[in-house]
Amino acid sequence: MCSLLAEVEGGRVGRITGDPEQPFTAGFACAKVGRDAELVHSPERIRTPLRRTGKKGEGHFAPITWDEALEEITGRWRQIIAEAGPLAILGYAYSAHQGQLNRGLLLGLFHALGTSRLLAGTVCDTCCEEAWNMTVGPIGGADPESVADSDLIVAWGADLVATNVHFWAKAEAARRRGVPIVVIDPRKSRTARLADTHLQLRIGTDAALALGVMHILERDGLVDRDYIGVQTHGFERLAGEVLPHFPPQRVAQITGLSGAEIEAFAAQYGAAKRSFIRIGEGMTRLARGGEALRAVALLPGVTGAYGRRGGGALLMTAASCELNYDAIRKPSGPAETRLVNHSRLGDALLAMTDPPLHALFVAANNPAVTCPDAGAVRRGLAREELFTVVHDPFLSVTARYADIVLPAATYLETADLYRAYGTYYVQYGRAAVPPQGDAWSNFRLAQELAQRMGLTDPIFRTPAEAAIAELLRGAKGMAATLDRAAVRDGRPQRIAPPEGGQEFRTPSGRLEFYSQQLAAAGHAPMPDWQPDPREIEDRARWPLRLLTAPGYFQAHTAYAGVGFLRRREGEPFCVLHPDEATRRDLADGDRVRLFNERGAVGLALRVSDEVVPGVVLVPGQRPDGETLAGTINMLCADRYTDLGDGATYQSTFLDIARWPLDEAPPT
Ligand SMILES: Nc1nc2c(c(=O)[nH]1)N[C@H]1C(S)=C(S)[C@@H](COP(=O)(O)OP(=O)(O)OC[C@H]3O[C@@H](n4cnc5c(=O)[nH]c(N)nc54)[C@H](O)[C@@H]3O)O[C@H]1N2
Ligand SMILES: Nc1nc2c(c(=O)[nH]1)N[C@H]1C(S)=C(S)[C@@H](COP(=O)(O)OP(=O)(O)OC[C@H]3O[C@@H](n4cnc5c(=O)[nH]c(N)nc54)[C@H](O)[C@@H]3O)O[C@H]1N2
Ligand SMILES: [Mo]
Repeated sequence: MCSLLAEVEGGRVGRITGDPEQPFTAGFACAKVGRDAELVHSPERIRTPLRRTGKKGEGHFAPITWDEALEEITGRWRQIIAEAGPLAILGYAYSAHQGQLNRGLLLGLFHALGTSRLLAGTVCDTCCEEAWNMTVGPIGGADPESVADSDLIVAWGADLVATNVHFWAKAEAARRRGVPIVVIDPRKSRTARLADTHLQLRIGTDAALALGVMHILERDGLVDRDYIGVQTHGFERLAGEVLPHFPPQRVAQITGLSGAEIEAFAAQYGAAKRSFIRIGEGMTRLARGGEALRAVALLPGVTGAYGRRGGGALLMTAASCELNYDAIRKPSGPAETRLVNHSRLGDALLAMTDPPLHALFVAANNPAVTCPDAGAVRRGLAREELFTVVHDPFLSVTARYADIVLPAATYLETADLYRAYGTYYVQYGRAAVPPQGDAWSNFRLAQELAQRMGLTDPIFRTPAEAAIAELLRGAKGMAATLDRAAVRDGRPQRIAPPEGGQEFRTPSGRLEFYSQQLAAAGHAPMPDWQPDPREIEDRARWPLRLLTAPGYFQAHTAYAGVGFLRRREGEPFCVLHPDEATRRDLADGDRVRLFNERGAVGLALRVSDEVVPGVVLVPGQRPDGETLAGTINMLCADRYTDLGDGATYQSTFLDIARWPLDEAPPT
C-alpha cells in the first residue's frame, strides 16, 4: 500500500506522486502507479453496462442501462436460486487495487446470499501464508522501516526492484552505510544484478539452502542458544534429525550453488546480528513451496535476529491489521458453504455437480488469463448455459465471456479504507475524481444488488464513512489504537507492532521448528527437502521448467489498458539461456511457441543468461491480443502446493520451438 497524492484539474487526474509525509512511500510512486492518470482516463475503459451480442469469448456487446443490467442479473439469480438453490451461483471479488470496503462488500453480498464462494488467494499467497502461520503464527513480520537498523539484507525470492521499490530504496540507503545486500533467486533479476551477492540457486531448492545454512551455523557454533531456548520450539529435534542430512556438499548438489558460496553466505548470516530477510512469494508457487517458506522463516530464529530491531524476516504485514472485517465480509449467511479453489476454477465450471454452477459473478479478477490451467477456465466460461457477470473497468479477456459486463470504478474514483500488506500503515483515501462514464464502485454495486435481492442487512444501506466505522469497531491489536477522527482526516496511520522483537502466535507462543499442528494435520512437523515425484516425472518428459516473475511495468493484467506501460513492458516474451537457444537453432528476437500437454502459447524470444539452462522465464501474464497467441497460464498445472492449497505455476514443465510450426503441436 502506497500513500499517494493525486493532482486533480478540471475533473481529471493529473500527476500522481508518493506522499512525502508517509515515511515508507517517501515521496515517490512506482513506474506503474505514477501512470494511473492514464488508467483512469484510458480510452479503453468500458463506459456503460454491456450485454453480449456475439458468441462467448468473441467480445461483441451492446450498451444497456444500469437498470436493465441489474434487472436481468437479479432476475436470473432469483430464478437460479429458486430452481437449484444458491450454491448454483459462484460469486466472488478478488483484490485488484482496492481497499477493504470495495473488496469486502461484494464478498459480503455472496456470503449473505449463501452462494458457493471462491477460496481466493490461492493464486497468490495462501501457501506462503499458511507456512508462515504454522511457523511464526498469524501475525505480520519485521517492520520494513526497521531495515534502517539492519546489518545484512537478504532478498529471498523477491525481485524488490519490480515489486517493492520502496523497500528497495530503504535497502539502498542501508547499503550506503555499508550494509551488504544478498539476493537469493534462480534468475539474474534486476535486483540480483544490483546486489552485492547473488546466490543463483535452482528453482524449488530454498529449503535445502536454508537447512544447509542452519547446518553450518550449528557446526560452527554460530547459533544463539539463549534465544533458541526462550523463544523457539523444537530446534534440538531439527538439529538432531534433519540438519545432519544437509552438509554443504549435499546442499551444493541440490541447489547448484558451490560449496564455497554456501559456506560464505552461512558465515555472513551467522556473523550478522540484525539480518533482515525480505521473503518473496515466488518461491512458494511450486509443489513444495510451503516447506521452502517454513525453512527460510526459521533462519532468523537460529541466530536470534528475530529478537533485535532491524533483524528478522518479513513476508507480509497484513495479519497484524486486525480490523473487524466480518462486519463487511460476513453480514449474514451460512458460515460454511461450498468452496471453489481459484486454481481449479475451470474444473468447477465444467464438472461441479449437486448443483452444477449456473451463474458466475467476477469482480476485480481476470481468471481467463491469471489462473492456472487458463484453457480449462475458458472452456468453463464458454458454457452457453452459464450466466456470467463481470465487473471491471476494462473489457478483460474474462469479460469477453460474460453475458453482462458492468463498468467498474478504479480506486481513484471511490473512497475506501486501505490496509497494506508490505508496510504497517492504514489509510483512508477519498475519491480523487467521480467515477468515469457510467462506472460504479464495487461498494455501490454490492449495495444495489443486495437491496434488489431483498437482503436486509444494515451494511447494505450504510454509507462508506459509516461502514469504515464498522471496520474499526472491535478492531484488535494495533488496529484498536486507530483514532476514527484521524483516520477520517485521510492521513497515513502507522500501526507497526511495538518494539521488543518478533511476536509468535503459534500454539506454543514460540517460533516453531517443530509444529504439532502440522503433524496433527498429516504433514511433516519439521521442514525437510525432498525431490517431488511428479516434478521428476514431468521433467523426464519435458526439457524445460517454467520460471514466472512479476512484470516490471505490468501488474498481472491490471495495467493492460494503459498503452504507455504496455509499450514499456514490450512485446510479451520469454527468456532462454544461450546454450538452449543454440541447441535449438533459435536466436534472440525469434518468435517461439512454448508448449506442453495443456496447450501452446506464442511469444517473442530473448536469449540471455538471466536464467540457467533448463529453465524458461516468462515475466508477467500478458493477455492474448498482446501475445502471438494464448497466455502462459494455459500451460500451468492446477495441482496444489504442499500447504495452503496454493497454485503451482512453477511446477510446470514444457518445451519450446519456432513459431509457427508446420505440423500440429505435439501433445
Ligand atoms: N511490478 C509488479 N509489481 C507487483 C506485481 C506485478 O505483477 N508487477 N504483483 C503484485 C502481487 S499480486 C504480488 S503477490 C507481489 C509478489 O511480489 P514478490 O513476492 O516479490 O514477487 P514474487 O512473485 O515472489 O517473485 C519474486 C522472485 O522470486 C523468484 N523465484 C521464483 N522461484 C523461486 C525459487 O524457487 N526460489 C527463489 N529463491 N526465488 C524464486 C523469481 O525469479 C522472482 O524474481 O507483487 C506485487 N507487485
Ligand atoms: N503465470 C503466473 N500467473 C500468476 C502469477 C504469477 O506469478 N505467474 N501470480 C498470481 C498472483 S500473485 C496474483 S495476485 C494473481 C492476480 O490475478 P488477477 O486478480 O486476475 O490480476 P489482475 O490482472 O490484477 O486482475 C484484476 C482485474 O481487476 C480489474 N480491476 C482493477 N481495479 C478494479 C476495481 O476497482 N474494481 C473491479 N471490479 N475491477 C478492477 C482489472 O482491470 C483486471 O481485469 O495472478 C496470479 N497469476
Ligand atoms: Mo498476488
